[in-house]
Formats: sequence, structure tokens, C-alpha cells
Amino acid sequence: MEPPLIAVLNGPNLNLLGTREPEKYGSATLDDVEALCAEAAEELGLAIDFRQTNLEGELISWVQECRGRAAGIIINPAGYSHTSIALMDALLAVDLPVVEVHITNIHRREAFRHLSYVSRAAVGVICGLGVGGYALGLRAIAGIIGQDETA
Ligand code: CA2
Repeated sequence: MEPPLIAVLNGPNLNLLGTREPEKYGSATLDDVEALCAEAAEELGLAIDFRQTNLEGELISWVQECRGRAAGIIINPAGYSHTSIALMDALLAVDLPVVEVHITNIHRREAFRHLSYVSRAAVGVICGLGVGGYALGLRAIAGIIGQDETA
């Protein structure tokens, strides 16, 4: 049987990971994050489709495409977390388990980062645990969809 597919979606500027502001976001690149997710997924018996875009509409289209194709979504919406009702609507409409991940603890940062519209559409939120939060998110989704081979 094919392993369940989890979409791992990344929003704007996350392509810069590991190249700027390492004191805030760490030194891992987005390719490193993809490798970390692939390793965690393999352990859990999941397949991943890992993507990044700087465009809000593209992110929304990718969420819509998950319907009937993916078993769950891990999303780091980056700046769109705090601005995009359209992204929240797409995540609510897709009717899949969504785990929101932030590398930094958005609640320790500027007040405008404390509200995430996306959190309304998420079963859970992981923030402040660095890029390891992606692997934790995959583990959480595996538990939710009953695919936790290590449980
Ligand atoms: O902590 C997170 O993962 C964030 O989603 C990152 C976003 C920020 O807008 C959110 O409030 C929290 C920013 C992504 C930008 O990533 C960069 C990485 C390296 C260098 C510059 C930006």
C-alpha cells in the first residue's frame, strides 16, 4: 500500500533559511528542513510533498490541491499567518488535519505576530522549537491519521 501523503507547505521568505538572520531562524537551509522531514516521514511510514512559495495565491492553490490527494498538511505560512484570511479559508475548506509550524516562538516576538489567522484552521500549533518543529508536526499528524508506526 502507498504511504499516506502529507503536504509540507512553506510560505514567503523561508527560501532564505540558513542564509540570513541565523540568530533568529538558525543555520539550517530549507533543503536541510526538507531532508529532516523526509527522514521523519520515512520513520513514520508517510510520504511528503515539500514545497515553498513566496506567493499567497500559489500557497492557496496548493492547499486546494490537497483535497483528495493528501492525508494532512503541515504548514509554515510565515508572514501570511498574520495577514491572510484567504489562506485560513482555504485551510478550513480543505477538511484535512492541519498542523501549523513556526520556527520561532511568535508569542515572544512583536505583537503583530501574536495573532495567526491560520491557527483557527489548525488542529495544533508548534512554535519556538526551531526547524525540529517540522518533525514534531509530522509525528503529530501521523498520530492523528493513525499512521504512527513508532507508537
Ligand atoms: O518563525 C517562523 O517560522 C515564522 O513563520 C517565520 C516568518 C515570520 O514572518 C513569522 O512571524 C514566524 C518569517 C520567515 C522569514 O524567514 C527568513 C529566514 C531567514 C532569513 C530571513 C527570513
